[in-house]
Amino acid sequence: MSFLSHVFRDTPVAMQSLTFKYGSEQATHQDFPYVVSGVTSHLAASWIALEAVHPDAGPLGYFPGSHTIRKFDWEDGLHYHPGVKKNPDHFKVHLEEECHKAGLEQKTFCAKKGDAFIWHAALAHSGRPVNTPGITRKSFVTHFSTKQAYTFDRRAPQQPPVKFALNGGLVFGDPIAPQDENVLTRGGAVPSIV
Ligand SMILES: O=C(O)CCC(=O)C(=O)O
Repeated sequence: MSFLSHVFRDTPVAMQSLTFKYGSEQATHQDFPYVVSGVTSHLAASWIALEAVHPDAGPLGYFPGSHTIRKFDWEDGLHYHPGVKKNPDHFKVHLEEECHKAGLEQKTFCAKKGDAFIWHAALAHSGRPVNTPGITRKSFVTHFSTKQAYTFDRRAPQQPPVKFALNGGLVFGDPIAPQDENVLTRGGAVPSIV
């Protein structure tokens, strides 16, 4: 959170998280067309290895320097939404071709348990092929934006969010199922409501 506060020069806001048990084999992409914040560049992700990643378990792939390549035009701007003419396959081809032209080579992150990788939203990355079916690759990903850029929960953009201060950042309460147990206050943790 400290690193992201310095990079963004603003309070980070955790937008969403994903837990992976197996390699995702996701095609090469950048995050900003899919995880949309109010300021396109105010987006970063942390990827944390929950176990050592075997090279055959579909490690994370990434292209260092790919934040500088020509941006993809979905024929409707920078962001993906249902109805755009192009699809994620076109996006992947664009990214890999532009990286190739720029001489950027794909690297593979075979993390040790507990290693964390923080990427900016314009870093092209993917889930590499799983060569050993059934092998686990447990990891935890969080996408962060900022207080300035992410003011409403994307799941309920009309409704002012309930904000919790946690570890120097902000997390919004669940606007979809407020009757469910609040994971932010479970186990006696009492983050302050902002
Ligand atoms: O962990 C992976 O395989 C890919 C994760 C990813 O691309 C993402 O969360 O944006």
